Amino acid sequence: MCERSFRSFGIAATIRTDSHVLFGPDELLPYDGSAIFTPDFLDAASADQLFTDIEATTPWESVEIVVFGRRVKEPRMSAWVNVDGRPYVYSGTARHAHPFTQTLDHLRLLVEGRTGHTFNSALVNLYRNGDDSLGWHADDEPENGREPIIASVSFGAIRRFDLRHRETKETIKIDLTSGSLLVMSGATQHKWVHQVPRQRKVRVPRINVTFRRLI
Ligand SMILES: O=C(O)CCC(=O)C(=O)O
Ligand SMILES: [Mn+2]
Repeated sequence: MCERSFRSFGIAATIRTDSHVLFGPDELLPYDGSAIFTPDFLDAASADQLFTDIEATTPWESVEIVVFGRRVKEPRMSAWVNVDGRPYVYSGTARHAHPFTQTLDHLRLLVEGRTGHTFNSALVNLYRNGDDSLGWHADDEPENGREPIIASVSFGAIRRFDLRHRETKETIKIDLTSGSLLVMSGATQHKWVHQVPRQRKVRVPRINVTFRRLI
């Protein structure tokens, strides 16, 4: 039994929360939501190709947001993509929508096929190196719906992803590998916050695409 969970987990060596293997091979959260990790969603060659294509074809923007009343630049590049041209509003910023490129549309179909859910938007992030990061937050904007399903695909550098429960403060840490898929759903955005911390030793870029469904 133990051996089965271990093998189906696939990336046991990079998971630092061994006890959570008990809750299911791919389920990272012990309670109050779901975060299902699929490390082998894409093979290495496809992930490399998608990285190159998304990096070249995305209209990257460096965005200013308001934090505690001050305007600061986000420590990463990003682009908001939506099928209907709808903007996305967060942290005092309204993101202009870009259309899906052929590659992002292809990726969207793959994610929809795997998850059984449909998505009409994506936030595409480029972490140029380990100095780039994303602070603690939840994707709990009203336009994501009450219990949003957020499907996140990673390419390039392996970066850490942390989930922290808002009340118990329990923290789950995982390495998001190239070609992996992480699907957060249920109460996750209400009960947990997540971050991609700075990792100074990382010198290569990472791209992350989070598919969402604006309502
Ligand atoms: O880069 C990641 O893995 C997370 C991205 C994320 O949380 C977001 O775009 O809201
Ligand atoms: Mn997020």
